[in-house]
Amino acid sequence: MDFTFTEEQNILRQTVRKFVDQEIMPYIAQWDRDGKFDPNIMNRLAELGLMGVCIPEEYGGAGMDYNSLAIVCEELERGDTAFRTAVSVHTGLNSMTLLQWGNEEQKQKYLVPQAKGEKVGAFGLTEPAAGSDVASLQTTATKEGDHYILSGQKSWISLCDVADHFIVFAYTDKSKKHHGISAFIVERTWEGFSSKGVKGKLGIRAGNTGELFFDQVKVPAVNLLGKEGEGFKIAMSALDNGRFTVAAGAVGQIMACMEASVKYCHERETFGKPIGKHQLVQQMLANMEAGLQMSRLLVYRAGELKNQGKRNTRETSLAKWQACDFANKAADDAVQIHGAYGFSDEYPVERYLRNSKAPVIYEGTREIHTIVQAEYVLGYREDKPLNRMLPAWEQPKQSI
Ligand code: COS
Repeated sequence: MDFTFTEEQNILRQTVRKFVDQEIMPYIAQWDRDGKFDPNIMNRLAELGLMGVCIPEEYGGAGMDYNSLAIVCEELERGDTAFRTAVSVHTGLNSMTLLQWGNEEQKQKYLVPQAKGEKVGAFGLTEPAAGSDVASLQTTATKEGDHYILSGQKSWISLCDVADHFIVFAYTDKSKKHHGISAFIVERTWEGFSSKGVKGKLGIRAGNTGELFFDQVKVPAVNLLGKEGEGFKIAMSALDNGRFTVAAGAVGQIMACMEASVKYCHERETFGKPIGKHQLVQQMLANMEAGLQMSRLLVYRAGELKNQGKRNTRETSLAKWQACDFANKAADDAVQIHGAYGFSDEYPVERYLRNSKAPVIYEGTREIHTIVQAEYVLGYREDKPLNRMLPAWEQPKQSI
């Protein structure tokens, strides 16, 4: 595998970095303090062509490969986890799922405007009593003629108050267990739909997260994604893409921790020398570097498998688990290196530490990924080729 970046990928990285440095860094501490998500950021991401990075050009995207999407996620999370989360949800969980499972009519109606950034997509899987245990969800969809009646509630949904379209999972036949779950495309403006952002989160305070409510929402039958009963598979394949973006973002979080720590190591002196000269501080930076490089390799390997249209559930799970754990540790060490100043929002590292916790929980907890990896090693779990991997003509191109 060759992980050399193309010229276009280098330009992409520089473009996102400049955007983050100029339009996020100066304001993020205040947005985070205010718990405010700035919806204009979505417009700016759209203007920069970042809302459909690896969606083929024929569906309004930039037609780049998966590792280009990883670059965008790395650079956005270097600014703040909230903005990488927005891309994870809009592109990784929603648009890529429409590309993989949607029919032509659904792609034209929902994917094209999302890839162009004219509309925002989100993903409704988690419920108050169904997180890791997806099949315990309670939302139902009952067929009545040419539509379904959707009732239930979703929680911890990123972009809940911002998105125009949601992919929502519900039971169409509870007796079939996970084979009775189906996926639907739901529009915000439909009667019976409402959303409510939550406050008081530990981190990602500059992001919009909350609940979705479906009070007998009438969903046209043509908005069923895939077939009835394919919802669990659709959710899992969506998570293969979402988790990839989370892992890539974690790389960006480690970069941010490293940058802040190196800067502080050169500025701050103790016992008559810069703190970077103390071996215990060096150990923390060396661990950060190891975590950064290992996470990157795991992410790009998963990205390359995706580029080749190969099943990558195992590799993506490993990348997500390890990169998020490394990022969480890097943020903890970054605070430690800053000493008491690290405990104050005068420096960004306390925000990194708070932000680094959610990715260890969402899109598969540390514990779920640990079990999944052990099951692969023991031979209890095996990935079969998926008959809904992208056909050759839909494969994202290798470069712009
Ligand atoms: N792509 C497509 N299909 C997949 C898949 C994937 N990545 N992973 C699993 N499937 C299919 C399997 O092939 C299987 O199909 P059949 O029943 O037809 O044989 C089915 O889905 C069930 O898969 P599996 O047996 O692996 O399911 P488990 O009950 O063992 O659950 C875990 C697996 C625990 C790994 C899963 O429930 C999980 O990932 N939970 C965490 C959910 C999560 O991340 N929630 C947070 C969401 S934040 S948006």
